[in-house]
Amino acid sequence: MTQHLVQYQGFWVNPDAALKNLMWIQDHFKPRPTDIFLASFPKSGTTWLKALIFAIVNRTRYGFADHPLLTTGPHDCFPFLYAHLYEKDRSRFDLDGFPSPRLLSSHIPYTSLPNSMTDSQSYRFIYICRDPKDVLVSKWLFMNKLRPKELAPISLEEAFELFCQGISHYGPYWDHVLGYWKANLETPEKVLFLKYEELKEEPSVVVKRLGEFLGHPFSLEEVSKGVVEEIVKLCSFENLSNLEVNKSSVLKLSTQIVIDNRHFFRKGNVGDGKSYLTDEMIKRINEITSEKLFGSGLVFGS
Ligand code: PAP
Repeated sequence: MTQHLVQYQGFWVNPDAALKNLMWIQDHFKPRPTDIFLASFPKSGTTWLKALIFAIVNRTRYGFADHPLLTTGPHDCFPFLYAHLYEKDRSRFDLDGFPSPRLLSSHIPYTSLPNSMTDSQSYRFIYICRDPKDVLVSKWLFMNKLRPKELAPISLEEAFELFCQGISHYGPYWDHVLGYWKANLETPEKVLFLKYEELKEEPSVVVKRLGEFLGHPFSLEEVSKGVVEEIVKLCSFENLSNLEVNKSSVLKLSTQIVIDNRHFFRKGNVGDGKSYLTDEMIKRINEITSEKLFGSGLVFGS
């Protein structure tokens, strides 16, 4: 492995931060039966789903004209479970002080979560996955924007190798997806499994499914008044990416990592990964995906 790639891995994988997050959850996090957890492999649609779930759960509290999502980024409305670990002002993320239902997200694999979270039937997990080719390219471009100035950009070839070898903050993409997929098959009332691609294709259908899953089904009156469409519009890529808050504010993810919110919005398209990857790369990633997901019932397009 080249010297550059070794250096890059420290940043790309950042095992200390991932371990710190995981250990805090295992040792200190006290789940509440009403908690709603959003889980994902990074770059799979987290930001979008945060906005949608926040809007669905709070739809009777806020009007669409002065909705909090118009002035607060999705990651601040729906924080990462471990966000407070990196906050100087801990009171901003005092999880014990959050009103119920708490909306909390994490990239931690299902199999690494503590039993206190996975054993109980009370919690709700919503998992979003996305075609690995789009995840890889989205992540590669994102990480290059975030990289420390002293580190040269990582090439697509290098990023591809790391991805195929399963080297990332939260382990191999395929294990991550399969962990939540199996949990969904075993306990569908507890774990909802969504695909970015189906959300793009039929956002209103997925929003209604989310409402039902979360115990807040849309009434006929709400449907006829167009509430579902309002939520879809509010959380659309076009709307969110053009809001001042998402163009100019920052998200503090760790002591070293402060991210411009605009980096969470790039293109928001399905299949964009293929316009960057070579035919051989596409072939290899499709083969790994077929092999890893074989027999699971989960499939992605080619
Ligand atoms: P994260 O895991 O770092 O939070 P995440 O939000 O999961 O990132 O993924 C970012 C991707 O979602 C970007 O994809 P792209 O690079 O292929 O463009 C981003 O553009 C896309 N995205 C963000 N918000 C939306 C949205 N409202 N609708 C559709 N796609 C979105």
